[in-house]
Amino acid sequence: MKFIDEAILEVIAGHGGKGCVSFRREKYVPRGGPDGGNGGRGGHVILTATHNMSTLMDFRYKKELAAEVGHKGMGGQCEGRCGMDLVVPVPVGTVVYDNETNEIMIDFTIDGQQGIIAKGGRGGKGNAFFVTSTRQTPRFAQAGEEGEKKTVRLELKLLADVGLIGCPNAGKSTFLSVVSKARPKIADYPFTTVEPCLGVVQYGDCSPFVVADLPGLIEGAHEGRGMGDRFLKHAERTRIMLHMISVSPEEETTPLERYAVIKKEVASYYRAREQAATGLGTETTAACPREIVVFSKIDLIDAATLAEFVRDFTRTTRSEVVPVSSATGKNVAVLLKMIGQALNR
Ligand SMILES: Nc1nc2c(ncn2[C@@H]2O[C@H](COP(=O)(O)OP(=O)(O)OP(=O)(O)O)[C@@H](O)[C@H]2O)c(=O)[nH]1
Ligand SMILES: [Mg+2]
Repeated sequence: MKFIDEAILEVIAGHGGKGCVSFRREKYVPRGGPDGGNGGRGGHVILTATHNMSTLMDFRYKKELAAEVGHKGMGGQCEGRCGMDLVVPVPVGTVVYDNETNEIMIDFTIDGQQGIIAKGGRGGKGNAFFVTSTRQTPRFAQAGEEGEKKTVRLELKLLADVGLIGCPNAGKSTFLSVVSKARPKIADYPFTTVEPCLGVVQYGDCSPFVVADLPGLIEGAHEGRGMGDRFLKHAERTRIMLHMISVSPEEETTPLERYAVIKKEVASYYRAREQAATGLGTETTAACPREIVVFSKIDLIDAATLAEFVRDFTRTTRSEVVPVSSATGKNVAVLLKMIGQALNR
């Protein structure tokens, strides 16, 4: 099943109903006067957040959301009925953008949150409204206003607790397949993972947490190289970025060099997000999540080489690194415990 995390929709709110031109005509009431009622408001298009949906799959074929038009006003000063609002559920975590301006319209973060994305047009005034002392028989009424019409983009950020990042072939998908029931595609060529995959990890007495396996990053990803860096948006709302670095002898650069490449790409991504947010005057995005660095595939090298890599890494970066092997399971439990504790804190 393809994971759909973006949808572009045309939203059309209802046109306001026409105002009515009418005159009171009754026996024994000569010159009853204008009594045309106002038209009803057009329906709004409203989105509502729900925990019962987890993808934007529903919008794969539903490309247009249109609300009902307002009803016409009637004689006897009767106001037309409002068009029915169209209320459409979206998963919690959906962010709605105006597709033309790229401005954030609504950020759905809680269950039940609602927001109008297109306002229904106002109903036209009926002729009764236009009566003045000098114009006692207006023979006109307003047409209703048009409903708002726009193109919106929905983006769903996976609500994972942990995002797996790193170079292609680092062993990210393999790790997810070992610690959860998820079965992502695994292969010994780069860019095996082309879209995010989620897995739920249940370890010991820690509360279960969700891990997102993301496509690999390469130098220049922020300029669109490889799979690009747009997948980092899924890591944005995670609480931990698990940065995986393969120590396989097949690698052509040192673990430290590969670490630096990814750090640079992540930094570029956050800088671009920040600039976009400031440019629009919206609130800046959340800070980069906490990072846990992992050396993977340690079964492929000897203990002395590994010790050297770890020493170089910790000395230079002054951060901790956890050496693991998904093949033998070495240190996998230690790492999960560490993640569980970091999330519970
Ligand atoms: N020996 C050994 N091989 C591993 C280990 N983890 C992963 N591999 C192998 O490394 C290759 C790449 O693994 P993937 O899990 O697909 O790597 P990835 O990081 O998801 O790669 P992309 O999706 O392309 O970014 C596969 O051939 C795996 O079998 C490990 O701990 N030990
Ligand atoms: Mg993969």
